[in-house]
Amino acid sequence: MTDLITTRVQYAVVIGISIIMLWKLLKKRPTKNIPKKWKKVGELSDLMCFPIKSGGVVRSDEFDCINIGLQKNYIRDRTFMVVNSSGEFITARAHPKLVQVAPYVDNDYSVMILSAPDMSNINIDVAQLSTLKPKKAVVWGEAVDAIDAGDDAARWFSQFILGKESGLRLVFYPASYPTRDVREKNKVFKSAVPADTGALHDATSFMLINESSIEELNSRVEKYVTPLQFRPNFVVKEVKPYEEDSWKWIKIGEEAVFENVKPCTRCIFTNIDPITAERNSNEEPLKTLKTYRKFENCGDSPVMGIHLGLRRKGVIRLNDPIYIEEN
Ligand SMILES: *[C@@H]1O[C@H](CO)[C@@H](O)[C@H](O)[C@H]1NC(C)=O
Ligand SMILES: CC(=O)N[C@H]1CO[C@H](CO)[C@@H](O)[C@@H]1O
Repeated sequence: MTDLITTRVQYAVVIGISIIMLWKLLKKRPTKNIPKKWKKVGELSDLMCFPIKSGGVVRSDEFDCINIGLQKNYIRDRTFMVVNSSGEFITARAHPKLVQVAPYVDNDYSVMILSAPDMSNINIDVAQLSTLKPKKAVVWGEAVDAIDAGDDAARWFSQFILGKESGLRLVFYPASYPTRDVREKNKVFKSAVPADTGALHDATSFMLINESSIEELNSRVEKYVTPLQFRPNFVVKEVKPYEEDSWKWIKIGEEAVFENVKPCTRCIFTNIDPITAERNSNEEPLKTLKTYRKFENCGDSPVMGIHLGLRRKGVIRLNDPIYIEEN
């Protein structure tokens, strides 16, 4: 009799656990209904990829959109980062000079050539790096697989950022799928799922900004700011200021479809000039943004732009039409 009860309890436990696991699995999969009807709202006016987290931009007329972000052969958005001797990433928030590390790419997008003020160029062979065995590094408190880019790159970054022979290393995220969980503070946004966390990105693998929102901001601040200062992947034009806040579904070109996952919150990084690496002495434009762009669930951080999750892969090109769902 007791044996029978024990067996029944065991069954119940096994079924219970299975249901919970299935539910968690379903919750992780961003299987949403992609809209069928679209209306054109603007055009893609700039396409930016930042291979090194906090580093400079690589522009191209065409990129693939894959789960971890923009890709062109071996060059992918936010797949490199600079870590300190504890293996934790450093950003331009604490080390503004990082924005001056300018990446150039060779013709077949497999080698990255880095330049920086008063430094000689260094080549990073990304294709070759991809074949090495990864170790671990830490981004926003979470461990990720990372391949060390070697002693020469380590010396180069230590020299440029710290003025020392050592202390920093360059690491590379080798996987073509996201491995991190949604950051605790972003879990209030229902559409944010682990599949959207990207490579080494802060929140999600894609970020979009509207030129006219920046124009509108520029009418309020003294020193002119450009979209580059907000480090988006997509810049759209012909859209009314801040209209993007209310978009739910976005299609770029005829294939790639994205869902608006959360507003993009802004920090002191925004105050760093992308050319000179200087911090704005008046704490602008963050100070101005805080006066009129604070959103629910975003705490004290003002919003500029939207974070996207990829819902259908595709190639996108400069000047592609931007569509939103037609209701
Ligand atoms: C590395 O960076 C982390 C995060 O900023 C910091 O807590 C840690 O002390 C740093 N380690 C070293 C050795 O500088
Ligand atoms: C900078 C820029 O092109 N802004 C445009 C964004 O969209 C608005 C509304 O369509 C246009 O008036 C702006 O010219």
